[in-house]
Amino acid sequence: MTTPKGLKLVERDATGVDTAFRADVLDGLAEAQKAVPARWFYDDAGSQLFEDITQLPEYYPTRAETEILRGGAKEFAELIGPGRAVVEFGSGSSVKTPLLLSAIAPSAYVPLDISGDFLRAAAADLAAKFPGLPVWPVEADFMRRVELPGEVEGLPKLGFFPGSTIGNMVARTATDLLRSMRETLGVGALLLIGMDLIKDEELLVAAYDDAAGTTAKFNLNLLHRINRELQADIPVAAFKHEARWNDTYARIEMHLVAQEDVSFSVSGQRFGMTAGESIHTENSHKFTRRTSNTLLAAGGWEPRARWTDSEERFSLLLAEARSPRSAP
Ligand code: AVI
Repeated sequence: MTTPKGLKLVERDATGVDTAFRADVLDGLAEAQKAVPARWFYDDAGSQLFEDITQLPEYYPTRAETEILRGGAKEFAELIGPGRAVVEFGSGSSVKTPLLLSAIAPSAYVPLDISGDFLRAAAADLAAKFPGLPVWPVEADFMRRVELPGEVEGLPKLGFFPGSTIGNMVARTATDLLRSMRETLGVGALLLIGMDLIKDEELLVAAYDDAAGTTAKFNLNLLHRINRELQADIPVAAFKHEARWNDTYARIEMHLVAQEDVSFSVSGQRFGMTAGESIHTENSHKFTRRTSNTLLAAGGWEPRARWTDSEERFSLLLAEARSPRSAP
């Protein structure tokens, strides 16, 4: 078994504060519509809560995508072929990643994630399941081009970005990410990417506001994280989780709504909110076949194949990094 090896790239100041986290929170809270980027949900507690969300009866995306991965094994093997280094953007799920790896016989697995402890645990778990497969975890912010381990340099690549995480970005950021992925993986690489589909509003809102309150905990954990890591005193109990459908942008939005007037400080800066005002914490865009193809093309990826689950709730797309000259 190859020992997983991490590469630490997150920047911290002398007191151990993640400087990018602090900048995003301070900038976001200073906006007229307060907002914090969704990527900061995923500390260890947030990553665990997200795992819990994937098991909820209302949260269909994980089950739907897993169904596609189970059913598509033969076609993945044909279209992707063996011997690729699978580069997963995110530390991987214990169910989905093994399904893909078993289907295509890869020659290495490189999980990329910003949450280091979770990454190392997921990588060790995977290495135990696939004893002959070299696993090279990289702790990195994959929104930018990532330097892959030298060990996979000469190998053909398959990017894997399941879960419709691309939907958590606005179009411009999603396009930037797809371009970064293309730079990370190189021309000729393949990308297997999940994109959730537009459906009935009631089903969508329920998936992001479950009866057990797990998504509410996930959303509120962001405030706990800010309090813990950024010397803040946000009165978390004064905030309520809310999921809204935004039809203009075809997305679910998550907000933390102040239930009363509040004031608090974060890293020495004071902020105030009136009752009803919200912090916008997440967008989860939903797609059609055409909008997903257009997004991929904008990021430099040529759509090659597409699968949906039996209820057409979720899609998985295979795309190829085209050469810069191939567009007319
Ligand atoms: C990670 N991402 C694709 C999830 C989603 O569905 O947008 C995050 C999530 N937020 C609330 N529930 C799940």
